[in-house]
Amino acid sequence: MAEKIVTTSCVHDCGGKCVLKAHVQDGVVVRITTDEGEEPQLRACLRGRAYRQRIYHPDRLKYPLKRVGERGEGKFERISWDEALDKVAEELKRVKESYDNSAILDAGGPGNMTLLHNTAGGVLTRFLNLWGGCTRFRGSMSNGATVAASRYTLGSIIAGNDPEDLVNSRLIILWSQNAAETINTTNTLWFITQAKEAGARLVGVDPRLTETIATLADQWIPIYPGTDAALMVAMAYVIIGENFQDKAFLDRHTVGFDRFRDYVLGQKDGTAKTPAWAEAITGVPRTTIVQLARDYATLKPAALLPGLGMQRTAYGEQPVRAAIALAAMTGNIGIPGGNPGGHYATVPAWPTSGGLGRLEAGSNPVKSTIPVNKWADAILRGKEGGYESDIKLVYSLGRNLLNQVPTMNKGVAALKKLDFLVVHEQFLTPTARFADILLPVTTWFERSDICLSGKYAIYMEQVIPPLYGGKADLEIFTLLSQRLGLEGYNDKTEEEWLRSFVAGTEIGDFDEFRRRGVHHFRRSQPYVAFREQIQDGKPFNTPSRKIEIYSQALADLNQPETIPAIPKYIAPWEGREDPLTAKYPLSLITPHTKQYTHSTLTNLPWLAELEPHALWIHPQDASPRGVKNGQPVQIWNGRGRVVTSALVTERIMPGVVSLDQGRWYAPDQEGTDRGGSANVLTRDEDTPLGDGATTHSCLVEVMAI
Ligand SMILES: Nc1nc2c(c(=O)[nH]1)N[C@H]1C(S)=C(S)[C@@H](COP(=O)(O)OP(=O)(O)OC[C@H]3O[C@@H](n4cnc5c(=O)[nH]c(N)nc54)[C@H](O)[C@@H]3O)O[C@H]1N2
Ligand SMILES: Nc1nc2c(c(=O)[nH]1)N[C@H]1C(S)=C(S)[C@@H](COP(=O)(O)OP(=O)(O)OC[C@H]3O[C@@H](n4cnc5c(=O)[nH]c(N)nc54)[C@H](O)[C@@H]3O)O[C@H]1N2
Ligand SMILES: [Mo]
Repeated sequence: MAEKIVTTSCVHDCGGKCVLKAHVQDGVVVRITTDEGEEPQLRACLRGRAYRQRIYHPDRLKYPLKRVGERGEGKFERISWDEALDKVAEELKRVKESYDNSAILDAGGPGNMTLLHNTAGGVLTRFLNLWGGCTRFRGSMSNGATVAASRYTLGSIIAGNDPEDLVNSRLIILWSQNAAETINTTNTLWFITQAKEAGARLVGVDPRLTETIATLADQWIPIYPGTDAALMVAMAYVIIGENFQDKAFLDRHTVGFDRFRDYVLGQKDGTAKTPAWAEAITGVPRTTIVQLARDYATLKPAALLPGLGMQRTAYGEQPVRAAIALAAMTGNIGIPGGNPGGHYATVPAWPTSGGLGRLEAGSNPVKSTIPVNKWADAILRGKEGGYESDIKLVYSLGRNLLNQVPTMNKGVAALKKLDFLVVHEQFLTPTARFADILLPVTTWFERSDICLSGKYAIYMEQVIPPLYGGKADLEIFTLLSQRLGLEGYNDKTEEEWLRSFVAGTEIGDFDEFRRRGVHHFRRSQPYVAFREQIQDGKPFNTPSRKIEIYSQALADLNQPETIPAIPKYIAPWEGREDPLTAKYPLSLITPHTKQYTHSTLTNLPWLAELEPHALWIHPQDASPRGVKNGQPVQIWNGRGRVVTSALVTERIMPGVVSLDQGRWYAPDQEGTDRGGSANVLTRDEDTPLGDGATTHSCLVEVMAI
């Protein structure tokens, strides 16, 4: 039969969503290509292009399973859909009646980020809200600190210019921002490249010489994890000392600069935050600090482009607040080519794309929340331990809860303690191994949907029929709703839903959109965050109506040691100043990688072939430990032990080691993880203000084995 080409997208949570063109022959996907139209293309990377191996992976879950062994042992028995759904319905009823709805935890996650079959705040959340509500997560593993810092300082979390606007920048500081690998809106890298071609200077501040820095930057500034605020504060010292600050901007648009200046100059605490002061903390030479500050103050407009790596640290709000202060001091907010330094969220910046409908979740009658980074501790200690709920039943989908959240050994204990764990999955992930009932779900290739990708909407046509008898999450909840007598969960066919989402939007004709596959929401000019505030005098959405370098609201929290009212450097626990370095002298960071999207895709041989999973370690740290390139190493601290191989490389600074996050936990008899899973080692502490992850404040020791 002739080959048919079907357009879909790639909708795991990598921050971008690109065009996939599936070539189908006799009902089988034989090849995947991508956008080859006008530039900028929504061009899929190697992960989407390798997706065929995921659809037809021999390990795809094929039928509903019931646990027969111990929790986590991975022993299951095949059961029918009816038996599985009856059991889930029965447990939902039992827990609701014996306790209350707050004993149920919504552990939905971002496995599938679309408008209909959305696993984060969509299919499951709608169902549990109808069921009387449940406990939800608060905070974030992604951007908890950034979101809180941006809200308090700028009054908004939509605090980034359109990536397209980067071509207007004369200087781009990639501050813990690795756009070549960690996608944040498809094509950010493309626009950075355009900026470079137009003559912009590029500087990367990162403990690693990332692929972005290696290929594009003029300068790499290695920095110790968790010390970025010190570097920023010292830049402020230079800018003030050389009188580069934009006084008119500060007077008109900010409050509290004088208090920040007093801190920077050491007026009250007696410590001037000089480049020499920061050199000792950050590892960045003072001359480099002076130069960076001068560049940032004089090469206008300049975009300090923050990634999220720097804020997954003990006091992660501080570098974000300090970055905003720097952007304000240099007048780089609200102008083309600048960037506010806060949350680099641009996707909601196109209101019309948000105008599309989606599967509404409804509202949750239960108000209890638990911090996501401490989910295991919350289950283990419950209300007695100061949390808001005693969790008995976890409903997990689109998420690899155990693997992806810090402190795995607590996670294992928490999953063992539950009354009931139900998981919808495509694979037997480390979390799924603990399920009491495990339900096989389809991939997006096996259903239709729509996704938003920055300024684009993509129609995702069903490519192949559902495989192995799997069902979509939406269908599973429809069946459960029937069993539980819940009305109103799903009254439409897939196509009716999708038609209703598009109706009345600028996309216009549904069938035409479906045929074309992609809709571009065109704008006359790229979005510039806070343009109206700066250019037209619209107030900021903060209590003072200005950018709050000093925040009275933060002062009122009365926790100056951890949540100061002005941005400050606070020495992180498990940083270089922590006495624990005597035992665990190396700082571990666990970044995202081009090979995988979190723990999704880590089981694809094509992607694994690209680079062996390895611990990056500098030769100066490797040699005294007898660690040789390519040889196995053990990494450990008080929380756990991981075995992987070593990559001895000068692409990481001395004193810091790096292990890509996402690999599946695979403990041996002794409990040592042979899978290379980062969160065996990380600490389940939150940032003080935003309940953000602190995975990059983590001390370890390494030895050759
Ligand atoms: N390919 C791919 N893309 C993704 C994802 C994925 O899994 N795979 N995940 C998506 C999601 S959900 C998110 S939240 C984002 C995450 O995006 P980010 O958090 O920005 O990505 P990371 O790779 O964790 O961190 C970025 C860089 O920060 C550096 N870094 C770590 N700690 C520090 C520090 O203390 N200071 C400084 N200056 N640098 C530091 C790391 O070396 C890394 O190069 O990525 C999104 N994009
Ligand atoms: N150490 C360390 N840990 C980290 C990070 C870090 O930087 N360092 N980053 C953190 C960040 S930013 C994030 S966002 C999290 C991400 O971590 P998670 O939210 O756990 O995301 P994934 O690991 O991608 O797991 C998604 C799961 O959804 C499944 N799935 C895919 N599609 C569907 C579907 O349609 N239905 C159902 N039911 N399931 C589906 C996939 O098979 C996969 O197992 O990880 C965090 N963990
Ligand atoms: Mo994330």
